[in-house]
Amino acid sequence: MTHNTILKAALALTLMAGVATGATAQQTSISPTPQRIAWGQKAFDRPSAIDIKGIDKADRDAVDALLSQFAKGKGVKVTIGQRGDKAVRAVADSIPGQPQGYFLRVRPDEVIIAGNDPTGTYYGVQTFLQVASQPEVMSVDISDWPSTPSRGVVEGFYGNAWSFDDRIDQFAFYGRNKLDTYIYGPKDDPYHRAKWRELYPAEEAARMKALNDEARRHKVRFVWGIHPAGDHQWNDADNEATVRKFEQMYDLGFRNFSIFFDDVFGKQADGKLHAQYMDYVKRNFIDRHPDIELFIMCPSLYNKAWKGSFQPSYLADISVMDPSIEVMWTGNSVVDMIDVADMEWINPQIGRKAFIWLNYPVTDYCINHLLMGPFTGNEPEATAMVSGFTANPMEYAHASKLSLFSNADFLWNPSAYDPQQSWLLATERLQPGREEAFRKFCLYNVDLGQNTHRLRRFNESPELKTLIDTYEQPMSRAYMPEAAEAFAAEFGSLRDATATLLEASPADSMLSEIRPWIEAARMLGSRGVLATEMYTALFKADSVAFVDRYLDYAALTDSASKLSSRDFPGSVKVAYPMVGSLYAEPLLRRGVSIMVDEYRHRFGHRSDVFPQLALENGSYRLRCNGQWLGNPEAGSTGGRPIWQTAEDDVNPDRQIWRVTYDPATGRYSIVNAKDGRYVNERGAFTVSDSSNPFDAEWHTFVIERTDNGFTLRQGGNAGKNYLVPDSTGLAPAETPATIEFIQVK
Ligand code: LOG
Repeated sequence: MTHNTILKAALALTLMAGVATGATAQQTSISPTPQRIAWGQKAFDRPSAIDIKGIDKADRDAVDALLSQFAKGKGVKVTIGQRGDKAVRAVADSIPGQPQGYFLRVRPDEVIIAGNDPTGTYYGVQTFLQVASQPEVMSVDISDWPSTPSRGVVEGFYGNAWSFDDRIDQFAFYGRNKLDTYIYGPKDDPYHRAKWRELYPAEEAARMKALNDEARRHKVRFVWGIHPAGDHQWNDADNEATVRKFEQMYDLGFRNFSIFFDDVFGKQADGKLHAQYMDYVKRNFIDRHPDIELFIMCPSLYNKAWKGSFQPSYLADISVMDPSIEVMWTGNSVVDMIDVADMEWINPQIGRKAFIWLNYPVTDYCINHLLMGPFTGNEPEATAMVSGFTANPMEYAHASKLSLFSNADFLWNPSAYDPQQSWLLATERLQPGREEAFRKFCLYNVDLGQNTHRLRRFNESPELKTLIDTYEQPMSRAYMPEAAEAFAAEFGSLRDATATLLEASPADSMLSEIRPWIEAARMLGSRGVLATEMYTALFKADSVAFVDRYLDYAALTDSASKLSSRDFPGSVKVAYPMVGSLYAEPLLRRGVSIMVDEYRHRFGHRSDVFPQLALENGSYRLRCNGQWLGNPEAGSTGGRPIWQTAEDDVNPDRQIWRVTYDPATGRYSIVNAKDGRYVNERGAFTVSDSSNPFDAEWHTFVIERTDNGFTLRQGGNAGKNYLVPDSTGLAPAETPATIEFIQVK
């Protein structure tokens, strides 16, 4: 349909409706945003039954989707069909010609859903279901198609893979949101990577088949993938093993395939061998099955930043592969949003449009965080330069939908995409009736914290950020009741919102999946309220109230530090939820430590309840088994502190460590007195200040007293392992070991 015809249709609708003032109350937000839409007046009340025409010819999945919501019977007349079908001949000129396109017309006397192809018909139904979700269904003409091909998800993260039920539920969600591609690459499925040569045993195979069948029902292409790159021998036996495995999957019904070579280096990352192998599989498997659609490779060099770590010819070597093979790409770096410049760089080198693997909202490299903020940062124009665009999600399948919803919206119609609007709508669709509470929670789960991939999001808890900017400085100088009130209101609303979510969580898959984060957020809200009460008590010189609130605050802080996620048999990773880590948590740590200091100076009442530092700030020599911890390579980059039998007489500073308490985290940093390098979470020195600058969330330790010394334990993002002396120096371990700290006068 041309722009002109849709305008005419819009005009007709408006005329039909009279002037459309005040008639828009029931217009519903449709996501993904349609390409062309013209609303009219009310058409009819939401029907319970529909009188459906065209059912024999129309796409089965589309009809099923329709009948899953409406009974068949006397009611609104709904005509459904595909270009060429008699039923929809009258609107043939209005059906867009793009793949997956559809035309939808809702009028008082009839509804027409006409697809350009089967998927188009199915998507037309999905849009109709949204239009008809209101008590009063509005007249509308929609002409729609996707701007981006192959939109969806690559389940490609390390850690706990999604469950069978998670995936089944995802496919329905993809169908509703017009995502048509799911690439299967969970690093920890043995039959995908470690045991890639082995066929799935019968039971597993049956489950894979059930997944693929379900994906098809929602017009999702399930791209089954193998990750053989770790130990492929590049010989006939392994080539044949690949085809055998793919044939098994083909027999189960899979029609889309991929091969991954990511995260291997050295001789396994040979572009020529990869290309030959891909072409072998193309000739000996793909070409033998004309009904196979997608064949995708993820190269070893999959982002620009890694260019120097592979053979300079790697991209040229794979560019000679059969041109129908799609090549995945994560962008400028591993975790990066996609822009035109990224695409201009890669496409010519691989001789085709790259297929995007977006590493967002994946959290396998920052597992303590959830990413629940608006989906932003990808350039709309870049979508015209890709052959596909899939997002790598969090291991939390339900929570990932928040970002995937907006990703779907963005890809379908990039020029109309509004991150904030899309986020608002996503929260409403995912937690209907509780969206306000859910939004409050999400806003405290936006930033990733410092991380190896250096993606940050600074739009966390914007309301709180404004309060901090406005009040934090002045309120430390004088009592500002309005500041106390404002902070208490903000933290109180977080506390109440999360209480609502916790109450609903047993019956809601998403809320129960991320429950530990909701609990952490609730404790954060309560702690914030308590901290503002401490502030008021301090200024009113009410020492009893101050101590009471402080004890509650400290108890909650302690409980929050004990929260963990994913405690089920077979879980490969545990996370320690971090919420509000960008602004809220640091604010509370700062504020409470300042207030406690102040209290101690002014009051005596029960000052024993405040924590005594396990260790005073100062310079120490560290001793274990008669050896001293030293930094013999002082001034270099990298390396580790090591244990030395002899005392360093030449440069005593190399065996002296400045130990400093960080009130913001409640942990200590350990820095060498000679060259100022800090001990990091692995017990090593920083590699370089630019790639791994000191960050208290990673590089501070819990120090606890034992009978004859102290123990060191990681905290924050680094996890909870102890650092214990071993032959390499200090190494992470689950059980503690005692180290003496001898203060240097
Ligand atoms: C892996 C991926 C992982 C992601 C984020 C690709 C192509 N491969 O650095 O499995 O989930 O980064 O940690 C990756 O991105 N390697």
